[in-house]
Amino acid sequence: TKVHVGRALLSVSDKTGLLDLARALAGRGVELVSTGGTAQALRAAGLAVRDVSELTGFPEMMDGRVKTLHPNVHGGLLALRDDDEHLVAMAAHGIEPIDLLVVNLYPFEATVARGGSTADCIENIDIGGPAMIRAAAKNHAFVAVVTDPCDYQPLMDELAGLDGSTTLAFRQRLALTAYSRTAAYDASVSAWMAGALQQNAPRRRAFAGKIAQTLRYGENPHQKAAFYTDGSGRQGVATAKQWQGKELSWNNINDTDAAYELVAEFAASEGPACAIIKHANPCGVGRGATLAEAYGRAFDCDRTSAFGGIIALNMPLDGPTAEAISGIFTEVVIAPGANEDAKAVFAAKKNLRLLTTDGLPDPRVGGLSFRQVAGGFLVQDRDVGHVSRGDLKVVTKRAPTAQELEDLLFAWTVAKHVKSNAIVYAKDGATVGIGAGQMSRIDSTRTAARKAQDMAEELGLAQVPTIGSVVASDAFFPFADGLIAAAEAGATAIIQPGGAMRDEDVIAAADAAGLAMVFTGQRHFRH
Ligand code: 93A
Repeated sequence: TKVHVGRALLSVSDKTGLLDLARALAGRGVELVSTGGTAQALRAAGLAVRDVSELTGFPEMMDGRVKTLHPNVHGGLLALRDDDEHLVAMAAHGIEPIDLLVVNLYPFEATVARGGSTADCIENIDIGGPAMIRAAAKNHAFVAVVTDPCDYQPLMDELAGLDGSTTLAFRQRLALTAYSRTAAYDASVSAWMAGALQQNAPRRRAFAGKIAQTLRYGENPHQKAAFYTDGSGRQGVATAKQWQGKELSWNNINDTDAAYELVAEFAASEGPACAIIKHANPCGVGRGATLAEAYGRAFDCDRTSAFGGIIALNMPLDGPTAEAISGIFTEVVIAPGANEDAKAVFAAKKNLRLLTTDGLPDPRVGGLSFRQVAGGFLVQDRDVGHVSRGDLKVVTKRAPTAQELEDLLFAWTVAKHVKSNAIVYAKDGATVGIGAGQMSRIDSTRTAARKAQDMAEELGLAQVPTIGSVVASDAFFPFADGLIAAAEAGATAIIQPGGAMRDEDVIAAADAAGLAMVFTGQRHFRH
């Protein structure tokens, strides 16, 4: 099962590590065959190389669209070395065996990510590369295929340890990597086409990702885990630069994503906002005149849960905000930038991870979300639902005041990012009580109010902050009880989708309690 490498075909777009590998191969007497740019790079470094056009008897043509698509290449990769008929065919047609294929593909994902034109993206769809990779991987009984520069060193070690040969186990591992790569590559083309054609429906699409990071463990230490990127280039934890702190964990990535997607709902042009996340749910969201104030107001919603939380900001982090955040232990801070003052403040906090991106994730840009179930995946559009003032329908005798209306929309936006059943109490642009993930709506309503009460005691407030607050409910109140509980906690206005069988009872209860209530006509379940 050991196969000696006599001839290698090298065709790479990313030339990282190419010369070291090629020198090592040449040093072992391996014949090098290459396509245009790769051959040029090798020759420039003084290495002897055969042009693939000599092997095929055809020039590379059509802007390189056709360079390796030829039986002399594919026969050399696919021939079974222990099959007489294959050997006869090789001899009859002058096909030479290729024992090692080193290919990395045209940078399609990078072209999409940098906003390349349609023509640019199309030109960067590699055809010959994936064809060779799949051929070599199919024939891994005899051929080694390397698709990632990270595997160059292991390959050189393998050859060094086995006097120029590779083992079957090694080739199998490479073949697995190879098929994962071509699948992810085609999935990113599929995703790009779906986006370009505005056919971003959760059908006709292939899904795959590219491994970005092996994680230390998953949600729990006994679970293995990894982080894959989808090639969409969407701003967020996947594109973030980490300035300091330990490697991100599975839970960090999950919570950072939740925090950033939530805070991005508040455009920087509408003023500073901050979201603090624990266990994928917000434990406080605040707006303020300054970023530090927004943080302080988010923090005051639930100081207990905010310990060890994840903080997302909708503007670049500044010194005063970094100072304020430094008051307690925080796992991660993510923002669209951070100034030098802020970085200097955090430098003393070795365990805090600071992440910055070039911009906020766009809450209106579609895409898909996934959930795994036994035997399959559930796929749906991302929830990009959004309501503005004009969409709201006042259903009570009293209409909300201007301040109530503003807080209602704020609470509604937060509720979209709280696990169902979601109940959010808010006042003056900050949450004051959040009830998440309860199986009954009344429980979420009561939990949120009780947490607000706990906080009032802890902060020594004269009044529980739910008094004079507004309430958002991610789905309709099926009965009047939840609404009555909210009124008892001191809420003065409600926002909810409406559409329950007993809407009339719920509206009557609201009127009886003097509440203002608006219907959105849109639901935001999140499970
Ligand atoms: O345009 S292609 O799809 N047609 C081909 O026949 C072909 N063969 C290799 N692209 C093709 N390649 C790709 O060229 C490889 O996958 C690699 O990414 C690139 C290397 O080209 P060069 O050596 O000219 O830089």
